[in-house]
Amino acid sequence: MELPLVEPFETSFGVEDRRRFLLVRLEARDGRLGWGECVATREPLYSSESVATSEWVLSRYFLPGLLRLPRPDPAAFEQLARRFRGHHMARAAVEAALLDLEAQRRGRPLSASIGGRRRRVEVGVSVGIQSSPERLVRRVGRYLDTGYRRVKLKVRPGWDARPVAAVRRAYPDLEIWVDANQAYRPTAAERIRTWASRLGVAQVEQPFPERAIRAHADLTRGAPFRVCLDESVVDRPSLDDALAARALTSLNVKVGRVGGPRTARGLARRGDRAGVPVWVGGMLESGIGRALNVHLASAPEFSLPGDLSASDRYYHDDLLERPFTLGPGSTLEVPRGPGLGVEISERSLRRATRRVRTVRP
Ligand code: OSB
Ligand code: MG
Repeated sequence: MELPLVEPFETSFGVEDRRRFLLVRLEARDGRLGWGECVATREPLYSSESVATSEWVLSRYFLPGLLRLPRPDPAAFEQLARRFRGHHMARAAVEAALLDLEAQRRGRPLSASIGGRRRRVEVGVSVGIQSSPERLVRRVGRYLDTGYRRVKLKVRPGWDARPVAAVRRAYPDLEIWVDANQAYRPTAAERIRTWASRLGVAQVEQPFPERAIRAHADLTRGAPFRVCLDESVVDRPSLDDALAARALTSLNVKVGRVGGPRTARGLARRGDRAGVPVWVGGMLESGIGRALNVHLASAPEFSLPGDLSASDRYYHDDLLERPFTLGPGSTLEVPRGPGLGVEISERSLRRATRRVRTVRP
């Protein structure tokens, strides 16, 4: 698939102006369709996965394996997929499509399968690096006018204290989070602590490399802001170890990064039980991936606003007949229909499709 973003999204690892991604469409014998979005990006910049590695592992292992299962349900697929190392985003897309099918058969919304209860979920907006602090302030201002109540500013060395200070000056009471996507060396910890404290930043996400658990633990100690892990937590053991090391005071859960909605919920429960606030992260999903994220966020363990914005923050056309819109109190509505509960627009889908590959039993 290829979808042009409403505006380019710049992070410490690169700029994206059109998103390339895979969709998994499972066709059941009864004719029902289950959908899963694979959040791997064109280039392996956020993590080691990419569209090409996902396509390869899906067509070579995950999908043929799924088609050989006597009962192809989410639990059986999880068993099968666990044999293979990594490739979490590819695996998550299949599990998502299976959950969609299963929930449709039960005539229940997907949220019910993963313990969701809420009718609306609280959301914020993630704001990319801009060409100047003034432009950033204007961008944030427009999001606040739209109704978002917390912003997450992308930062990196050279784009941190100054732009964040400009936003703070313009909005003295705003809830500000920052996310560095691993861009700092551990030696930058004291400087980060200084500006983040002075500017009243509520949360600093993944400042250091994925494996730098001790650096995150050092920053966490005595910090007046939460330290959030994203890339460092990819499964249950990595979360358990990070918790034991006290390397986080907030947890970003992304379905793709951890290998599926079921694991995502398990990690959220684990974080919540350990007293760490948990929230649903985003990967600039189309409406299909975002619908799943919204169902996940309706589970009770998620206590901070997710990176799940309205459709028009990402795409002019996000593949749905009825786009997600921002509701009262900076919320999105959890779809109530069976499965994902969204109607996919055939026309938009056709327009965004670059290539189709079919795997048969
Ligand atoms: O680190 O949270 C991140 C987008 C792409 C890759 C990584 C991240 C992000 C975001 C966007 O912050 C969140 C969203 O989808 O709204
Ligand atoms: Mg992040």
